Order: sequence, then C-alpha cells, then structure tokens
Amino acid sequence: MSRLIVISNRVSAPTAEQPSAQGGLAVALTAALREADGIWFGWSGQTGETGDLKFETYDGVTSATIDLPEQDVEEYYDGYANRTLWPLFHYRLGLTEFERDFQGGYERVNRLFADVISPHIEPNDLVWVHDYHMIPLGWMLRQQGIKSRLGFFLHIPWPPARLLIALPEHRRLVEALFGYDVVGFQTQEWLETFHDYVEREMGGTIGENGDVTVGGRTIKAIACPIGIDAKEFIANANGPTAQATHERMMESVTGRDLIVGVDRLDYSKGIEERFNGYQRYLETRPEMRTNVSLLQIAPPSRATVQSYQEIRATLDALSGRINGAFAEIDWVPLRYVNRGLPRDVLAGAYRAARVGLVTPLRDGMNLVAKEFVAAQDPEDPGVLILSRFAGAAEQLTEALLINPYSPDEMADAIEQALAMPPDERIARWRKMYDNVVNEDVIWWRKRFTDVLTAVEPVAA
Ligand code: GDG
Repeated sequence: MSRLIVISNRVSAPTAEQPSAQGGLAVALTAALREADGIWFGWSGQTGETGDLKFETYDGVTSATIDLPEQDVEEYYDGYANRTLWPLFHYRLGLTEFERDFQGGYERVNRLFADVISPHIEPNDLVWVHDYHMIPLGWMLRQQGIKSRLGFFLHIPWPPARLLIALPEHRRLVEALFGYDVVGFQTQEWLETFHDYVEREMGGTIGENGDVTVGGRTIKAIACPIGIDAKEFIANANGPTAQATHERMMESVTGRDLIVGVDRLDYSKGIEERFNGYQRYLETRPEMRTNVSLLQIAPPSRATVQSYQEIRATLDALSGRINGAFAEIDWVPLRYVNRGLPRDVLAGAYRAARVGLVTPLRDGMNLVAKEFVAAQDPEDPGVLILSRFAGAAEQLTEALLINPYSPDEMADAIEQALAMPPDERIARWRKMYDNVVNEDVIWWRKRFTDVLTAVEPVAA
C-alpha cells in the first residue's frame, strides 16, 4: 500500500489542540492518512517568520504545518486566492481583482511549499493536493525532481474559457495543472468547461477514459463529486443534542412551517437572492405570511476582504427591512443568526425544517444540500429547494431545482414545497438519500485515490 500525502491551504487533521477533526473532508482524509501512515501538509494559519515545518502526530495521524509572513498571507491568501481566483471561478468578474503582487505572492508561497515538502516525499507516495490555493504546486514539485504520482482536486467550479481568459496569467495557471497526473472536478459540467479551455486555448485533445493531452503530455481529468460523512451525520441527526434542538425549534415556531438556510457568509451562496425570494413569497401570499418562518444561519468568513464586508452589510440591512416590513407583534418572518453553531445543533435545525433552502449563484458542490437530506426523518422528510447552479444539482435531481436569480421562481418553489403531499416528499427524498449515502465522502476519496493509484509514475 502506498503512503498518502495530503497538501492543502489549511490542515484539518486532529491535533492535541483540536482533537476532534471538523467536517467531512477532515474525517475522510484523516481515516485514509491513518491507514496509509500519511502526512497532511499546510499553512498553520499563523503569521510570522517562516521557519521549519512543525510536525505533530496525534491519534495516529501526522500533520506538518508552517507559518507564513504577513505579506505572503496578504498576497497569496487574502489576495490571489480570495480576491482573484475565488470570485473569478464563481463567475464574478466584477468582484475579481487583478494585481501582479497577488500573483507574485501566490507563486512564492506555492514555491515555498514545494521546497519544504519535497524532501518528505518518497517515490512510491500518492500525493493529493487540494483546491485553488495550490494549483501550481504540482508543477513546482516536478521542478524539484518529484516523480511520484501527483493528484489535484478542485473544490470550486471551473470557469468557462471566455471568463478565465480575463486572468492575465490564465495560460500559465492551466499549464501548471499538467504537472499533475490526475485532476479531479466536482461535476461533469466543470470537467466539460475544463475540456473546452484545453481545446480552445491550448490546442489540446480529449481522448478516451479521461485522457487530456497537450503537446506531449497526457493527464487524466475526471469528475469525482465529493460527498458528506453520511453515517456520522445521520447519527448526529438522531443524537440527543439534535433532538433537543429539534424540540426547541418546534416549540419556537408554534405550529408554523420552518424554512432553513445554512451557509458561510459568502456572496457566492446567494443569501441576498434567497432573502429576496422569501420576501417575494411573503408579498405575494399575504394569507400565508404568519404560517412560515425562515431561519438563516450564516457564520462570517474572510472578513478582511472588502466584498465580504459589503455582502455582510447588505444582508444586515435586508434582513432588518424584511422583519420591519412584515413582522407582527407575535411573529418575525426571518431569524438571521450571524455566527457558527455546533454540527449537532445544525443537524437538529435541518431536521426540524419543512424546507431546506440552498440557493448559491455558483457552487462547486454544496455540502449543506447533502447534510439537509441526510438529517431528515424518513417518515416525514422535508423538501430541498436547490439552485440549479450548485454542483450538487447534478446528483440531487429530485430536489425542486430553481434559478436563484428569479425571486418569482423561488417564491413559487417555496409554495410548492410547503404544499407537497407526504408521498411525493418521501419519494423525492428517498432517491436523494440513496445518493447521499452511496456516494459519500469515503466513496469520493476512494474513487479519486483509485484513479491516482492506477497511473504510471513519471519515468525515473
Ligand atoms: C467548498 C466549496 C464544496 C456552515 N455553517 C456552519 C457549518 N457549516 C458547514 C456546513 C458544511 C460546510 O460548512 C460548508 O460546506 P459547503 O459545501 O456548503 O461550502 P464551502 O465552505 O464553500 O466549501 C463547496 C466544498 O468545498 C467541499 O468540496 O462543496 O462547493 O465552495 O459542512 O455544514 N458548520 C458548523 N456550524 C455552522 O454554523 N459546525
């Protein structure tokens, strides 16, 4: 069995400080790292003089982290990752900042990672790099003489060629991907937009079995949708905290139907559009007004970036306006919670909801949609309303799929969901549930690493 090396911006393996690994990705990769005696490399999250990698082994899993100087964090992380690539890859050209310094910082940090990590890589290792922070790393590891199998997984969408070419160094960025042996995308759609770029801009060809060839170099590009840790989440949804939360929610809505939304506070998640759609529902169905309640949980993220400060201010104002306009002395239409809650509390809130409202304008996958499905009561499941622009819409086809830009479509879907008869709710939920359970995060990890294991290492 080959050893597994995972490299990502941040490390979410368990440590003495943070003993329970958070989130599906952490769970899936931690188990694999433990089995394969692997190492997870990344930034410590600390700013300071870059020293050596700090290794820590906790509960059979080794992590290795490094501090980054303030300027690197500003240019690489806040800059190129969060102000350039994130908005551009989510189709938001108007929010994308193009600064040479950002790109310089991005390459500098990727080169630093290549320098400090390459001495720890052995020829037979499987190296799995994650996400848009680390696109050039594979190429830079090759420059360091690394011949091991290198895989890359992109958690966010791949943008259309016509958009990507707005990035001055687009060609350099995509060429770097050819340093990997396997490149994975969340969906067939993002894979196809990647193919399109390769054909249009690089004169490359798409062959059988995922082969993509440019010049003399052939790599594999695959669609490999990420899942959740379904077992853990279902157990969570049936656990005592979730049950207590469920009861507390039911008591507080006093017979009204609860609609729930959960997102990192990010402009890509369509929270503003969701509030607009909900407002349209309240305006156009006055008789339904006091029968519903929307709970939106949105922990702030990337608060140093201006576009995030702006979306936060917009949502503060909009939520206030909606409550001001529609509230009664004994009812508020919208509960807007601006902080993170424990996972088992989330699970209880999902389960208490009649409707899950997941409306990103673009999303690589969207795990909240899958968590909502996993948390439902099989006898009396809620209805998922899902943006057709989330990667999850390729798998969760039994959701009510909507265009989040249309407040009317959203209002109609809320009405349809609240009126849906139990047999239709159960039939739709069942199909989605099967998908969420079968194609879970362990399935995803295995599928990716199986493809990576099967490639021939670069000739020594
Ligand atoms: C990127 C891609 C892709 C949210 N609020 C709380 C909380 N969360 C958890 C959710 C979920 C996770 O955060 C968010 O996952 P998403 O998939 O929705 O979104 P991103 O953070 O944008 O992730 C995305 C993902 O990578 C994986 O490949 O699906 O498309 O953008 O698990 O539950 N968790 C807790 N409290 C909260 O208040 N504990």
